Amino acid sequence: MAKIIGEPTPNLPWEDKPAGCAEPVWRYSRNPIIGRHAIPTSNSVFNSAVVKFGDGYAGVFRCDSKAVSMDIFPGFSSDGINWRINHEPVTFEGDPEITRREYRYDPRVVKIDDRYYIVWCNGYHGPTIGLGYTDDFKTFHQLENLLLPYNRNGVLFPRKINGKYGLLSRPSDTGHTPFGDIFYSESPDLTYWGRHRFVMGTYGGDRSAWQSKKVGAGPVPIETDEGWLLIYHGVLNTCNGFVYRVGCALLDIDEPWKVKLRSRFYILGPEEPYELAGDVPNVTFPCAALTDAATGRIAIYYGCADTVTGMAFTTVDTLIDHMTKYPL
Ligand code: BMA
Repeated sequence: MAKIIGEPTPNLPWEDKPAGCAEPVWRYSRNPIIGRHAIPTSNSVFNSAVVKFGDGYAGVFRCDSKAVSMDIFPGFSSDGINWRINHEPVTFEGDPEITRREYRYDPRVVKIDDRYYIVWCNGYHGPTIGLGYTDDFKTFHQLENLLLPYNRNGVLFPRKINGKYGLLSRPSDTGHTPFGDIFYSESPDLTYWGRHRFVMGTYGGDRSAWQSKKVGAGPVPIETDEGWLLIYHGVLNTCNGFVYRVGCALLDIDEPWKVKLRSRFYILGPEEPYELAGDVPNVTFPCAALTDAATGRIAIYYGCADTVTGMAFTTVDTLIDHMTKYPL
């Protein structure tokens, strides 16, 4: 039995696997949990991140407006399912050169020590990785962009590794990037990043075609006694455009650029109407996971068709068994 290393979360949002379900990940029965018009100005609410906060949960939500401009908004929940999203986006304090907003999307949130760090795709002469922090989800401070343009899907590890902060990212281009591999970088201070290491890339041929075009990190990696459990997205290019599915991998605990296990089969993909149809059809895009170390349960939050937000469940053992049974 693999163990999640972390805190117990007795109030983790959860549903048992439905009888007869053979899949490693199962959807919340009342998906989507957040609709596209969750706030008065929103066109869509998706690709969003949540964490435990106080007695409940807080999050940073990607809401594209009815002007279809992309920004991130704070939100709060007592149960992780029903969310109140602020009607105004996050405003950051900091150096005006850096806080000047072009666009912000696809946030990830991680608690490191006692502080909540937000990482997102930040427009700065092209997409790069923005970084900010908050202690209360009311006041937000922005730090230096983590990397040069062009980069997306930045995700911080929840603790220092060998005394350094760890980051996964995916170098990209100015457009809808037709390539994408995951790299690891480390930093002593969250400002200066280096020792960039290749973690994993696309998989050619048809052995695992769902991840043949690009891959990118999803939620904050989950620490287990067998390694870092990484949930990620993989993309297939079809005659009808990109299809985004979800997979998982197990990374070495001290050298996270070393992949110990990786799934050949996707663990979640567009199947339900709200995943198949929306502003961008055929997208399941995970950006957050809550865990309960006492039971090994995992609740995944994912964007559906770039329009609404869904939730799905699994356990650490289920994913590790799945990767072991169907390795890449
Ligand atoms: C990626 C990002 C995501 C989006 C996905 C599918 O490049 O822009 O925000 O969910 O495309 O459109």
